[in-house]
Amino acid sequence: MSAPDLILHNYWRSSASWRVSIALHHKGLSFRYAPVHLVRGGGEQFGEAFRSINPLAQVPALEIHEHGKTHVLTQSLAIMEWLDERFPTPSLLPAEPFARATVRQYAELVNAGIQPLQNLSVLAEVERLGGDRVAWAAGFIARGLDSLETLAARTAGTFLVGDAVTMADACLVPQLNAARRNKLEVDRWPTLRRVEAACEELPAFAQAHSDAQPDAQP
Ligand SMILES: N[C@@H](CCC(=O)N[C@@H](CS)C(=O)NCC(=O)O)C(=O)O
Repeated sequence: MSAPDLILHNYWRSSASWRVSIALHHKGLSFRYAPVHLVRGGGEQFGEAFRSINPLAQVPALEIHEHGKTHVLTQSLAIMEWLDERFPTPSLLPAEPFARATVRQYAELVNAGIQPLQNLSVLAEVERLGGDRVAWAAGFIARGLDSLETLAARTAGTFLVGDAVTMADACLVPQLNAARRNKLEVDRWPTLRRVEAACEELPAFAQAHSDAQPDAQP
């Protein structure tokens, strides 16, 4: 089966896009990178061109060109699930059902329980209402990662769930980066830090790192 032509619409600092980038690199897939600047000029995500790709005006979006057809997937977890079904090796989910559900539980903890509360539009609204955006984001990130630390201490091997990289690890690494950007001291999460260090040894994680993206700014 020939590989589809893949285009990842991304912003270098987007933690949700970073997850998909880890998954693509982990599976050794080549893809084109289409930068979407989330800040410049009020945000390219709100322009007509990008809204025709994702009406929700968020990255990531993965364009898939195959057999003369184009599909667009958004939502990083749905994209990673599709990648795992379409390109099963190496898998990003364990085989055992309870372990699979645990990986999805951790991915959702980050995806639904933390990241939406630190999203750019939400922080802009917090500021508009007179709040402190860093204090707001840091509070929710700390609460979520404290809980992930407790859970992961029971399931982690080299990685968050056992000894193979999963979608949960692809969610963890960008989230810890966001924690640092929001002035949190990450050593309070020793299990998460240990797993992050193991991930950082892997080429896929180095290639997907925000600072290594073509649109990264110093
Ligand atoms: N649940 C979505 C979250 C997507 C999301 O929030 N993306 C952020 C960047 S990490 C975004 O595009 N924000 C633009 C904005 O807030 O205007 C996913 O996992 O793909």
